[in-house]
Amino acid sequence: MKTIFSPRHAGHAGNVELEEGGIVPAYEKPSRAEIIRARINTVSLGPVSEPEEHDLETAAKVHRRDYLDFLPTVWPEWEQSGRSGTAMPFAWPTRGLRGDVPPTSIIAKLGFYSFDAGATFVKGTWDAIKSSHDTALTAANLVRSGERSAFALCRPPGHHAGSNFMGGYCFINNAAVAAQWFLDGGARRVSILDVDYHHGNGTQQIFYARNDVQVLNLHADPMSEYPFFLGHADETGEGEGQGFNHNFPMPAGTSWVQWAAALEEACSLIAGYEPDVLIVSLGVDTFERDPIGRFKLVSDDYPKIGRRIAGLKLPTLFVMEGGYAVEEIGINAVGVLTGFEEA
Ligand code: SP5
Ligand code: ZN
Repeated sequence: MKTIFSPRHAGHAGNVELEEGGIVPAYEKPSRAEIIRARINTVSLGPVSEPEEHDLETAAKVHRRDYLDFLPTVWPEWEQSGRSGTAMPFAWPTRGLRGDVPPTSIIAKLGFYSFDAGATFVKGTWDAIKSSHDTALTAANLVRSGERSAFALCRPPGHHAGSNFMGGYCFINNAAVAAQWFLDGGARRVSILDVDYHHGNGTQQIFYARNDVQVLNLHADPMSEYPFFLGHADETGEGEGQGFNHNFPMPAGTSWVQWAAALEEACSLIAGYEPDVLIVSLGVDTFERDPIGRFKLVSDDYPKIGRRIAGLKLPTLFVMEGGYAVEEIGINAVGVLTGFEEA
């Protein structure tokens, strides 16, 4: 399997995040991608190359143009306003406030275009976001031109980013842009299977009223786990999208048997949808020792995920999302890919 990877992710570094009453170094850090990159070499998964530049026209079909225009302005405006450190919001237009009036000050705009304080900027962040987007589209191109599969080693991740908001370490929804890219290239239907620990609220929101992209999410129950406010089982789509969104919330402590049963159900829904392409939003924060997840998957489970997905016999694009147990992230993420290839 070929991998696309950009060294430009590394400029998105040194960010901090809010956690449990304090400010800590961000869990989403450059070593995550570097360790996965190294593991690809170790197991000889296949060649690794850098992405080609892509414009944002496909992204503009799944994100609002004003939101895409905002992202590259964040760090320059943050600096020009005399601020330093990590750019992050502290106020949001929730119920009873005006979510329809874009403010002018950068600190207010950060809140306007986000749902949490988890999508933070430093100097190299926009360049990393753009390289992650390019990585997804370059890898999608491999599949579009006939490869059975490809791995987009994206960083930063994307599945929490919606049409006009960021959050949860995510800015541009790489998997969603790739899905749109496949459709524009002639695919009739695309399925997105999201196996990250956290519900992919952004992906769900983007495609909620559409029937050309089926979205399936296996994740921690939002009643108690981030992102808290989306991801329940009764969210099945709306309008033309009714019946094309599927959520499988699972309790803390979930291990392979229960998780695999949900994967099985998701796979039969995918088979019934008969997509032309499958996109896997690949998070490995389901791992037993993940510092921010509470599932109990073990390293030996990840190749089994890949094998089951391979059984769908679909052209498949893997897009990297979360996973914060840095020591094992390479073994686990690449384990899914080798399991897929061995099947
Ligand atoms: C892409 C992705 O996986 N984003 C996840 C964003 C999660 N942000 C909130 C994490 C809160 C974790 N708190 C757990 C405390 C355990 N010490
Ligand atoms: Zn996650």
